[in-house]
Amino acid sequence: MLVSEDLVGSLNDAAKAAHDDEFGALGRKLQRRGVDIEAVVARAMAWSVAVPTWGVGTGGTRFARFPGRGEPRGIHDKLADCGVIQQLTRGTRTVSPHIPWDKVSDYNALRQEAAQYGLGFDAVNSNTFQDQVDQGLSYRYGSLANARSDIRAQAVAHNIECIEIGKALGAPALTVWIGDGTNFAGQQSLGRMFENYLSAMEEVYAALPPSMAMFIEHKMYEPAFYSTVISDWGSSLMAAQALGPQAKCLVDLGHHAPNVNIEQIVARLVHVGRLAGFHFNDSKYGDDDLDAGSVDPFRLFLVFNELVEAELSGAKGFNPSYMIDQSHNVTDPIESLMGSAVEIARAYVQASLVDRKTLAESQEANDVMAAHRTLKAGFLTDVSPILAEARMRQGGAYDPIAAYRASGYRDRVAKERPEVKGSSSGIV
Ligand code: LRH
Ligand code: MN
Repeated sequence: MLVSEDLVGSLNDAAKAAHDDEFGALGRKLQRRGVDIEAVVARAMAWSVAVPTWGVGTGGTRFARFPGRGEPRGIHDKLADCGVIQQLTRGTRTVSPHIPWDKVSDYNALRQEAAQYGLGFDAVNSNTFQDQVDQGLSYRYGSLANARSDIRAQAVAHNIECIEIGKALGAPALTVWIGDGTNFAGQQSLGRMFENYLSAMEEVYAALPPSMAMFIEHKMYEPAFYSTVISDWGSSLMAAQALGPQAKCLVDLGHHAPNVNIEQIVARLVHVGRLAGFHFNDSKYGDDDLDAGSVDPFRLFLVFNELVEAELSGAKGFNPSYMIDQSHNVTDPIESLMGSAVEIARAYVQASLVDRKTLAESQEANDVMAAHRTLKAGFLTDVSPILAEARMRQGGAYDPIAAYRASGYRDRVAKERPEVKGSSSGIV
């Protein structure tokens, strides 16, 4: 274990009396609503969200990145940090890798290394939005949608390599996000760029084994600022339907204009059985990659309301991947990721408490206020005792961030890992 189990145990013991009192009170409250708290704890224990390997290093913007203490040097340090997050939250059993940032020579060994921390792998992310030192052709003017077929071919080859890596890691999918687009009207044909993208993705799709899906991630803008090839869920869905049944649409919460009704996009993708999953984060303006639930927890709850509705109604092909995608510019990434994992689990449990029978009846009756209040009652329920109980029953921490701070893990790795001086720029 990366953090002393005795320490976690003693901190949990210290919190036990207060926790048991609050857990008991919530149990009685839910019982009055006809809800068995044990059934909800079981759902919370089964819940898990994937951690992005690139999220455990300090993030940055185009202006600057201010490295913290004990920055992970590579995938091996990143897996250890993800191991701490899983040990204390018991709700982040998988990690989502990014290639080539996490490239190694032996992926079977990497799979075993992750397993020793109780970790598996979720979707593998390809990267044709940066040029690598050993790369022949530049992606400056795009990758899978580039006007030049040789550059598209290079990007196809990279994605097929990621599929092979995914097979070795036992990953359920390849995530393809491309920054391709234009900064000037006329710079490229908007129609031809999409056609180029589709023909290139057909080659990638053809390389998928039956066990892997393809997740298409849309984004409104950035790094392109006039047009983006896969800019919205409509373009993503058109591409997925053109490619085949293994292609689905990934929703990164930060990839929409402010105030876009993302929960309705989720409902639409559920309707057609093409919801790949999520990159959870929060934002106020653009793709801010802030901690999930830190700006608009009600919106996160509303997204989960659609997900729980789909799950409980047995929606066709409903099997989304839940992943975090954040950039931690001013906090300890491990603390932010643990905090976000808890807030995402919170939204899932709150949405699980919604009285769906009463909600449907109120909607049938067009009793607007009753419907809204029934939905909101889930959000207004403080489910913290259920989340803590679910963590502790699995050996996790009553308060993951407090336990992490008490463990001195950051001080320890700061001694082992060389200090990163100066500030570079960019997301990682
Ligand atoms: C693009 C994105 C994508 C990742 C990258 C790190 O903004 O959300 O999912 O590849 O961030
Ligand atoms: Mn993303």
